Amino acid sequence: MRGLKDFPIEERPRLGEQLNQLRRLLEEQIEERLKALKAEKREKALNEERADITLPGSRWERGRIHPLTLVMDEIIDVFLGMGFEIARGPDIEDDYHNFEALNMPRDHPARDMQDTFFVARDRLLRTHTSPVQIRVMERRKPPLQIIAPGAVYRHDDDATHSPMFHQVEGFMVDRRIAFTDLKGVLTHFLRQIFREDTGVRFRPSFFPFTEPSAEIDIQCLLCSGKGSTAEQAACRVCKGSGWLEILGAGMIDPEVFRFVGYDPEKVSGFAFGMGVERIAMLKFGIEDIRLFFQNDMRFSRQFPSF
Ligand code: FA5
Repeated sequence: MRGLKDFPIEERPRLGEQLNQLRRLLEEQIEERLKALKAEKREKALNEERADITLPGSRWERGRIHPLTLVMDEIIDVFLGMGFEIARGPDIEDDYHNFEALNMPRDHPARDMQDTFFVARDRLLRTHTSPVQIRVMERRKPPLQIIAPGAVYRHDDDATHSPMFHQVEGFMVDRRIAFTDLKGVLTHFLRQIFREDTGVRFRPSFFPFTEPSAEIDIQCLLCSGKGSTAEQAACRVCKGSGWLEILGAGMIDPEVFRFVGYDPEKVSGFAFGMGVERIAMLKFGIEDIRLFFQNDMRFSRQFPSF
């Protein structure tokens, strides 16, 4: 085609026409040949490559509910059964809700109990679920009967302390709520979660946002409170004391009520907070908290499926 210009001008139309015909013919033949080659290849593949339907299939690993979710659901169920409702708050909190309104002013040594991840000057990863108490009470009036489950964060990291872990907060506020109500609710809860005959002990303690405060222990699940087992003089789970510390609680401090605009002369209430990992570790006999977060299927497979 490119050489057409070398021919005399009067011959070019005829030659051009012939060349075009030739090109069309070639194109058609190439197309046909390609089709034939493809068909041949397919035919060959169909004859030679067979699917072996007797080979075993590849199995999908069946998912499981994480042991912490199992325990969290169980905890929530017991409280729903007692008429509590669920509330949630943000994982990134402000200083006011996480500390200040819970009676932990700036520069107060009580803040040292919770080593904190600050993400900005006034913003932090909440160190406990207690700020949800404040958020709910700011919005609503008593009577309140609430639990607040969720993730919390502290600058901790060892076999029993994780930088991210879970708590379930609970509180009840109304007229004439007394320490006996707290005792009744928590004793019932612990006997549902552990054993019906579990011994429960309330020990004086301190939290800035409750007064009086208590630490609650259950009788050791391994040695049943004896402090020793047939194998060991000092039980390895309770270190010989016979008791296991399980949650913190108390009567809501009047100062906290003032922060949310309640009159402490008119209302009273209790609050408690527990670590979900700790309960799961005791329930399942797990000795290292890090196992929960390593996503090793050999660990997960050991828990009941749904
Ligand atoms: C509190 O966080 C209080 N807000 C609880 C409370 C609520 C008291 C309402 C009174 C009224 P404490 O710092 O003790 O308390 O933590 C509660 C539980 O969280 C502990 O008993 C423990 O089981 C768990 N916990 C604390 N730090 C860690 C951690 N780094 N990893 C795993 N669990 C932890």
